[in-house]
This record gives sequence, C-alpha cells and structure tokens, in this order.
Amino acid sequence: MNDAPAVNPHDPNFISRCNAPLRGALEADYETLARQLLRRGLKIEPVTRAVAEFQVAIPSWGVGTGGTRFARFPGPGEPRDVFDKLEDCAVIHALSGATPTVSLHLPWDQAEPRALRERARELGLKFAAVNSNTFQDQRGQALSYKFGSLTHTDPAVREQAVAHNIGCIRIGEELGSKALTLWIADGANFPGQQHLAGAFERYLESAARIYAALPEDWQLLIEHKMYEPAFYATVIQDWGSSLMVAQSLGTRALCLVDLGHHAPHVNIEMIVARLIHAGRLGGFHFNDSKYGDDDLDAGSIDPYRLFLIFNELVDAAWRRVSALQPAHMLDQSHNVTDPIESLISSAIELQRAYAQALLVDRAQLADCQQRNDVLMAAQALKHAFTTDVTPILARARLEGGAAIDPIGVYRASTYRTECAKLRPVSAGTRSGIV
Ligand code: RM4
Ligand code: MN
Ligand code: MN
Repeated sequence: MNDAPAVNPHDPNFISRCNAPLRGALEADYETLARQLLRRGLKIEPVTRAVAEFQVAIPSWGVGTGGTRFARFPGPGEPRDVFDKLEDCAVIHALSGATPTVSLHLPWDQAEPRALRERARELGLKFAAVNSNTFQDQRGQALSYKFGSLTHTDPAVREQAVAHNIGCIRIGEELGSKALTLWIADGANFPGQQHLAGAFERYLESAARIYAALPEDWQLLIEHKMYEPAFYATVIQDWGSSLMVAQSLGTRALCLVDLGHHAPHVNIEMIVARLIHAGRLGGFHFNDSKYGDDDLDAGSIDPYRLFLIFNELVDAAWRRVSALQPAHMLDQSHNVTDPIESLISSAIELQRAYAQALLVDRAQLADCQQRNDVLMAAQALKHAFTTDVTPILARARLEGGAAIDPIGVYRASTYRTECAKLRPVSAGTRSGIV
C-alpha cells in the first residue's frame, strides 16, 4: 500500500524492466507488418524512423485538470506550479519518447527564467512557443481587458497588451523558445458593440508593434478562433483573417491552426492545404472536438480527420514544398482523465495519423486523381488509414528508450500517488479553463 517503494517512471531501468515481457510479441507483430507492407511495395524502416523523429510540444496548462464553465473536479497530485508541470511533462516524454518540449503560458507560468531553464535542462526538456495571455485580468493589473486587449478602443489598454506580448518574447528568449503564439479573446457579444473594421485595424497596428520586437530567428504564430468568449464577432475569427494578418505583418508571421477553432463540419485539411499553398502554415494546436472548442484528446473523436490533416502535411513533403516546418503542439483540457495519460495517448495518436499518412501510395493516388478514378482514389487513403501501425509506434518508442506500453508503465509506477502526497488537492470549486 502506501509503504510500497516509490517507482519513478523516469527511471530507464524501470521502463526497460516493463518492456522486457512485451518485446517478443512486439517483434513478431512488427515482422508481420513489415511483410504486409513489403507486399504493398513499402519498407517499414523509413516509417519507423520518421515516427521516431516526430515530436509534439506539451502545453503546460494541459497537465493540470481542466474544467468547464460549470465545474472543475481536481484530480489527485495536480501540479501546483510550473516546476511541478515540468516534472509531469518529463514523465510524459520519458514514457512516450515524443514530447521533449513544453509550451508555456504567461503569466500563468511566470517564474525566474534562469530557474526554469535550469530545471528543464535537468529534466531533459526544452521550451516550444510561448503563449501570451491578454484574455484575463491578472492581480494588480492596471487596466482591464474586459472590452479587449490588442484591439481595445483605449490606446492605453492596447499599449499594456502590446507590452505584455513583448515581455513574453523577452522571457521566451531567455528560455530558448523561438516563437510567440498570439491568441486574443477580443470581439463582441452584440451587433453594434464593436466597429468590425476598426477593431481589425487596431489589431493590425498592435500586432505590427509586437512583430517589430521579434528577434530575427523567431516566428509570430497567429491563432484564430471562431467564437468564445466573444459570441457574436471575434476579431481574428477564421483562417482568412489570420492569413491577412500574417501577410500584412511579414514573412515570419504565420498562421496557427487549432483543430477546435472552426465552425462545425469545416474541412480543416483544406484550410491546411490553403495555408501550405500560401506558405503561411506555422503550426498546430492539436486536440479533437465534437461540437466546438471542446479540447478533447487528439484522435479521440474523429481520427480520420486527423489522418487527413497529416495526409496534407505528408503530401506537401512529398511534393518538396520548401520551408514547411509547422510547430506541433497539443492544446487540450483534461476534465475527466488523468492529464498525463491523456497527453501520452494524444501524442501517440498524432504519431499514428502521421505513420498512416506515410503509408499512402502517393503515385497511385495521383494517378487515380488524374484519371478521375474516384473510388480507387478514396480507397488509396482508406487503405493507409485502416492499416494498424501500432507495432511501428511501439518499435519507435522501444528504440528510443521509451515504453512499449506507456500507460501500462505509468500505471505500474507510483508517480501519481507520490505526487498526491506532495501536492495537496487545491480546495474550492473553481471553474473555468486551466
Ligand atoms: C484558447 C486557445 C489558446 C489557449 C487558450 C487557453 O481557446 O486555444 O491557444 O492558449 O485557449
Ligand atoms: Mn489553442
Ligand atoms: Mn482553444
């Protein structure tokens, strides 16, 4: 029970002990899949290598238990601060082998940059894009964002929001980040509340000032979102607005696609294709959704859509589209699961979609498209999607020193119970996003 010795999932010996009994079956499944793929003219090793190289950033806010507008039900051993969050992220990476970076949210994760950098180094982590927050008022903040930030009618509020973003860049520089993700909640709840053109113009003016403060080797990632918290009109509501912003700012301003930020039924893979065409696809916030910005686990609702998005990325690489290196980040809210388990399985679902997309016979697909053989074209995609690539994913993890069965190893460890002892449950019934 409680006096059982602590088993740390970071421990490579523990991971390899857990891997040992699973190796034989994996070997056999991998060989079988290799033979099946060879009959389709595909070599398995390059796919395994590509999967092993795939990385996705963990959002610092994703390791805490999330909630809805109605309630939040805290889980045991939740991280108390950014250092605890980093520790959880290191567990996710040790077991999945796919998540060596963390995307911070400021000021939620405010801490001494040197201490952050040092702790991340000890844990073998690096920092991905930093996210600025001008959608909430912080304690002691001079001016309120109730009616907007970068687009506020009062120039003093815009000034404060611009300064916060520049501050985020400066902190990010100390952490080794190379991008600032800009998402604002600005918009209107009522027709007439806001001058639609004026608000967009104010956004462009503010964003240009942030862009001007960007170091040479940095990118500005513009994240759009259709609605919430503004329910009538959001200033940067769609990829069209996002693209206009990117094109007017400069070549280092790129569009970020959060999978949950579109109208229902929108064809996201087509947006991806258009942004690739425009040379402005900067990155993703991966998650899944049924209705809106649900922030559910990647691949949990519509894995085919996820596959079709990766299909566009692999296709672009196949066509040798230059300078396409979208940042991969998760952006999810885990309300009823252990966030560590959800993030591990989400990273794996992304690798799965990527591996499946790598199996598409692109020459055959192009030929079917050219000849208008609709059925065979559709099947070329389905054939790749329905291939069970699980052995490839597990093999890539094993070769990288991670776990064949990451969630099994996590559950066999005492990590969460140890955390529960050290990190008391935060009291109260606070609701809202984390
Ligand atoms: C927004 C958006 C941003 C994230 C915040 C917490 O809906 O997805 O990326 O930073 O939520
Ligand atoms: Mn997002
Ligand atoms: Mn969101």
